[in-house]
Amino acid sequence: MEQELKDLRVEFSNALASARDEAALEAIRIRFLGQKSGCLTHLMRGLGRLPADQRPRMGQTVNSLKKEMDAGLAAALAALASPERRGDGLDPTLPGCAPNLGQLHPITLVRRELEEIFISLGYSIEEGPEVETEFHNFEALNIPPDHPARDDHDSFYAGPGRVLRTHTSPVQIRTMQRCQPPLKFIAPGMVFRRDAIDPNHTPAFFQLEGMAVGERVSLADLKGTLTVFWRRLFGDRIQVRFRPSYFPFVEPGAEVDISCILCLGKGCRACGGSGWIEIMGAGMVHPAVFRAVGYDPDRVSGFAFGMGIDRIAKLKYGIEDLRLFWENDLRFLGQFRNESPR
Ligand code: 2NM
Repeated sequence: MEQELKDLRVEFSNALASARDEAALEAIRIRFLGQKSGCLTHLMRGLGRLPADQRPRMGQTVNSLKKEMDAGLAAALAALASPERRGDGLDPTLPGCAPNLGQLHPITLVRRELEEIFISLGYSIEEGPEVETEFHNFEALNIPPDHPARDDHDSFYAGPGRVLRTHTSPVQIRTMQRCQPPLKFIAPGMVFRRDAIDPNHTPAFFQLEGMAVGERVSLADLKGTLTVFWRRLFGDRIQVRFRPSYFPFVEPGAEVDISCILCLGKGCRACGGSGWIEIMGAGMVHPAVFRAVGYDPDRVSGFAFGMGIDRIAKLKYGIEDLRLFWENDLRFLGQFRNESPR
């Protein structure tokens, strides 16, 4: 009988564990504790046939199992009726979970910041195709046919006479072809060069170029504009200097440096100890470029400039490796200021 009680206990707890509703619980109650044919009821009736010396102990065991079963059934019934189980325990006053809205890519954040500064200076924003003609990407920019930049080691060709733009300057060409001076605009966008991938080079990257064209636009205008631009971006303590340099599409041409944003010119690791950071190119638009778009270089002049958005983002956020911008690791992307409303 002792063994029977043990088996019954295990059977009961298995049955209880698999019961999903009140009807199943009631079936279990009848099966084990029913007045007519409950297994335990049956055992209780059999107590009388036991030898007198075993009766009290077995009686106690059976009674405690009955109590255990009653309690188990009651608890299971209560659990079925609990608010969580019914699904109406929602508390509408609890704060919700904020959905993850995502955030803008660091390059987008920087691009918008640069755009805002130029917009505040009266520049418009122009765009153009990423697949360009050799004319717009090279020829009109005074880049001769034998120039190394035209080599298919350096540029991605996309069919006869077609190339993935290697800079956004073709947007300047298209805009000048479409509009008459005075003109003042920037051309931000993705550009492509066949560089080996390393911490400082990816085959696709972002540029922001711009130009101003009109009567008597001068080198002084260029220097003033870019000095204001860099001080708006990095603060009024920033120094800007211009070194003579060569680009086929400008004359004179200049390499533009800013004083190191980390050490303010004292010399540190970020600026290689020099106190200066090479940050962009610029110059006065070459007469050949004006002629290519039908402008008369004797009547108009202009300045133009170009900078790498990725490089500025790298500087601003202290990022060591450009490739991080392309890996789309959410742990990386989640670290930058989010301008979308929460
Ligand atoms: C640079 C540096 C210097 C530039 C020139 C022109 C155009 F179309 F007017 F000729 N667009 N961009 C330019 C000049 C770009 O980037 C480093």
